[in-house]
Amino acid sequence: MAIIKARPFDFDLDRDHAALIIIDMQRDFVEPGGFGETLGNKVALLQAIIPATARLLAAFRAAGLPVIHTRECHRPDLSDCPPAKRERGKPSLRIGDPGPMGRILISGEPGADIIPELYPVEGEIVLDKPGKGAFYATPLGEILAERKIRQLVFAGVTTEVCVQTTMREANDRGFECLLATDATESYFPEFKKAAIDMITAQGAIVGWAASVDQIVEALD
Ligand code: TIU
Repeated sequence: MAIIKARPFDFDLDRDHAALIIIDMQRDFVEPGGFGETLGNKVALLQAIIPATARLLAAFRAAGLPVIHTRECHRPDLSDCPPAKRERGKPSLRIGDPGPMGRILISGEPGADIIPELYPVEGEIVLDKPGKGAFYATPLGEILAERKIRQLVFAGVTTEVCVQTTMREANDRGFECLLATDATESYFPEFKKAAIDMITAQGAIVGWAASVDQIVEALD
């Protein structure tokens, strides 16, 4: 066990049963012309976390711990995209429409891929997910059970949407969840703060939160 100084209290990292899960660090959310921008967001805000996320990823790789990358995207025929999701609001482009990085949020298109700075290496798990949560309609639960993973360290975007949804799904399934606070970001800074507060309140009702430095130190 390695102790990580975390909110609201120390997190005992069990290296034999822990994995890093990086949520949706895709060009579609981080670069201009993708899904995030079509929804009216300033995507540059998210780019600030790339260096800290890369440090966290490097530390997990160096420690030989499992790494999971997720990508929110849909099949080219949109059969896994509910109309309620595609038709929501007034985006400048809808899921499946052609954009500057290929069709918006479609599997196999350049925009749906993970940004080069955090690109998966051989042996890492890459999971495509149609929902905000990474457990919904994916084999994530089975993959974690097979590998006897019981703790998940979370990074990625956006804090209050796909990261928090997946943390809540994981928490309900009995995983201990730790959020890396400077390796996650929202298009709305006040939502990031509120999400971290909600997660850690009431004695870690959803999970813990710690900085990348605190996590990396424990992995050394
Ligand atoms: N819009 C937004 O904040 N997020 C998403 O649509 N997906 C993820 O968080 N990955």
